Amino acid sequence: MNNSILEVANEQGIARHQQQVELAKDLLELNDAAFENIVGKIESFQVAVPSWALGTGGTRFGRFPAGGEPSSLEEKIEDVGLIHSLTRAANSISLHIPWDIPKDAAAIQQLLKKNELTIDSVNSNTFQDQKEQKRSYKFGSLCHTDDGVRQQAIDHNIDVVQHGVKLNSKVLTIWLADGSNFPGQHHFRRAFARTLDSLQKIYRSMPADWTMLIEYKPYEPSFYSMIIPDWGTSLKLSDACGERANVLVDLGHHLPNTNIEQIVGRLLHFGRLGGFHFNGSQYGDDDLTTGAIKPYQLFLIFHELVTGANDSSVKNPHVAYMIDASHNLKDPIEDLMNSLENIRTAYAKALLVDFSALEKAQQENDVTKCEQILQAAFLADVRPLLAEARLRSGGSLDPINFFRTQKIREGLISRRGKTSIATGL
Ligand code: LRH
Ligand code: MN
Repeated sequence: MNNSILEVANEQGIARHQQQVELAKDLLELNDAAFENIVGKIESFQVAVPSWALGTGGTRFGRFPAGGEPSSLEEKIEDVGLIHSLTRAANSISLHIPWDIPKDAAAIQQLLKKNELTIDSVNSNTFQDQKEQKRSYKFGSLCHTDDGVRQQAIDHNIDVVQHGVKLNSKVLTIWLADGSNFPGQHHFRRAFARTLDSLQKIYRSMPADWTMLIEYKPYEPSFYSMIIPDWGTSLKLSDACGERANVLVDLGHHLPNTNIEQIVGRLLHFGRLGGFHFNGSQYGDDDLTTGAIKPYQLFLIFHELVTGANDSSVKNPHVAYMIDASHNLKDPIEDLMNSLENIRTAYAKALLVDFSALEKAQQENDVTKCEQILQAAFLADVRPLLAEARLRSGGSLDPINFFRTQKIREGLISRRGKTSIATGL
């Protein structure tokens, strides 16, 4: 990003921004130290962008390309670099193999460095059959009844780790579309035991400083059962693999009305919360903009994370924050910047909770007081704090407005064409 254009654009909004900051300090009763503390924490809060969400994935019924989509890993890194240069909130990318195989790891490393990015997690894919593949995953992969199919899937995961090693990643994310479509199709206990055995083989093959994230999901359309349907199953599999295996919480992977913030609290209690795939959903795994539909739930999830982080009795490893989304109607880059804003907003609001007053009210079972304390933080306008964090780290005061006024999508279309298609969702 040409920083001088960014500075000129920020200049136009700086006076108004400073007014809003002073007003926010006043309204939120933040003295300078408290303000600095929160803005500092917002600045360092980074979320990984998925390499598979830079195009318009479409639904099973139709796809409506945005134009100028990245059609190579190099162009995807360029787009995430742009998102990071404006938001300063996305300093890493999650890769999906084989959708984004890095052909020349050294060249990719160079490009990542130029865009101030690193590779966060590498994701395996045993939910699609690749052209050159010998055995099909039609009836599953790590759970398959055939040794050969399971070994093929294990080898793929080991191969994915090798790609990650070349790019300094240290996290393998596994999501399985393994399951059954009809009662009787699976022997539940044996299918689980085969999956566990396969995961343990992958775990033992990982370098000693790598982490495995096991992602659960209750259903896919047409499924009667999934091998890893819920957090409990993912937790037990993590336990059985080893201390470097943890649970990945994809917000869209819950049945309606599931109390996800309580699941986060539980996983923090057990010290096995490995990471998040942030997205928004109304009904199913809609992969929409994070916080677009349930902002209070997102705030409550961050409330669990912040109270957990402030509690020395919680022994939880590093939590990987990633977005996992797909786009149909919104511009993919705008949608991802929207999600980053909503995620940092939920975090900033959670930092504003008056914890000592809340603990006192909880101790006294003053239910109304407890709710009032949480909602006071949730109803706070933290936008000036987020803008200040972006400004201080060299970003844009208003990323989406800058993206539009600079006609960046139009520029991408003129360079890449209207019909370029991105691999992934
Ligand atoms: C499955 C999932 C998983 C990915 C895929 C792209 O629904 O959430 O994280 O591998 O989306
Ligand atoms: Mn996911």
